Amino acid sequence: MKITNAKVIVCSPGRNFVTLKIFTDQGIFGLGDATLNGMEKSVVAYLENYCIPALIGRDPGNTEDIWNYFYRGVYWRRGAVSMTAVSAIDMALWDIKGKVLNTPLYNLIGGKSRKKVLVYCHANGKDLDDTIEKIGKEIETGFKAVRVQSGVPGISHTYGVARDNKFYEPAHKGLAQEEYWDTSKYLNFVPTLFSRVRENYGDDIHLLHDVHHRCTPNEAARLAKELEPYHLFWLEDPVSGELQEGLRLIRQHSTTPIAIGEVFNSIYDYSTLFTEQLIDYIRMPLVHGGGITHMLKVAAMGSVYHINTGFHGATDLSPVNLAASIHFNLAVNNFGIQEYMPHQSIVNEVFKTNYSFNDGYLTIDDSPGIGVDIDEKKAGLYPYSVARLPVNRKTDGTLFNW
Ligand code: KDG
Ligand code: MG
Repeated sequence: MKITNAKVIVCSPGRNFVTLKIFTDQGIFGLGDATLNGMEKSVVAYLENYCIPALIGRDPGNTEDIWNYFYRGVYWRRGAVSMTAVSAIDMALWDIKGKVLNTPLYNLIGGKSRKKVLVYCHANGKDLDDTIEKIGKEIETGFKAVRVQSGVPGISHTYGVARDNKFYEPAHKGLAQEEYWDTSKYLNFVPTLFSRVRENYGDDIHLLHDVHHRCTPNEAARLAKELEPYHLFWLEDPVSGELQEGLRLIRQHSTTPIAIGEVFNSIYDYSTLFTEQLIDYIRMPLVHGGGITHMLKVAAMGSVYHINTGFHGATDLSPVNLAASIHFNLAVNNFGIQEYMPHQSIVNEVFKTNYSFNDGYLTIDDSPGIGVDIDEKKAGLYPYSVARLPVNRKTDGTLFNW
């Protein structure tokens, strides 16, 4: 069997998605997600100019060799743009493998370790009362785990909170908008927020919170310690992940579980975090973490250190990635939780999906491969439109992490 061609489909049903479609000489094709929010066109250029020409003529069954060709075989290895491209290639090849063998992806990577995949949703409000109300709605929908983000008094707009009561989307149309941030106001507010949430909704609901890289290790240690009484499922990205040793400080002060790595793209980003057991959950998703081939290794290494998966799953990761993640989450033993921000209904006009949500869990049908298809005619109705993630500054104007 040979790869005959591949193409990149860029569409924007409400937000931008990049999808790689790989064709074979047996009429079977595979799909992979190649979306890197706000940097979509860089991945498109890399795939079209370098990867696709090198894929043609290869046997799509050789997932390990092709993965290494685009990782080791490329002198400038790693990095978000190239790893997203590698992820898309790998995902599409596993999709083809499943279709050739007429079996769902999860069967190729260990079969089912569980019946269904626990997911968490987002609840965010403009202030404390609004957030409390939004959490109630998510619990009524059936969610057993909720990520709680709230507007902070004194900060004009806070990360993770929808503007004007609209659907929350991290990227905005056009060039990057600037936001403003005040860590001390944030740190003073968050423990009060979680105290109110537990008071209202009790102990059973799993609560998560994303700091979005905004603290120093010392500030994060304070926050993790002060949140201990509300026993979070996890505290996400308390610090930016470049300084892995920074997580030691948080660990020394608190037992609040830590999730990190949605901006990582390699097993080496996790090495110290794993071997020193500095975190509890792996956030790196299939779409940015080198696809199924690489993430199986990351999950396996994590399992040695009692670290579970908790993949990134915001709306800027396409339904192809979500479906592939459900297969993966069903298969690996050290699954923890999956982020699930349902896509807007317009997205489902373009992507034909095979998963469903019920009572806090996602399940997937037994279609071969990943099981998601793309309607290219519909995709053509929604052309790419420039959108960027915000840029963040401290209130005095100093550029800061978003
Ligand atoms: O594109 C960036 C978003 O996906 C990110 O800000 C969302 O942090 C995020 C999360 O945890 O879902
Ligand atoms: Mg996050």
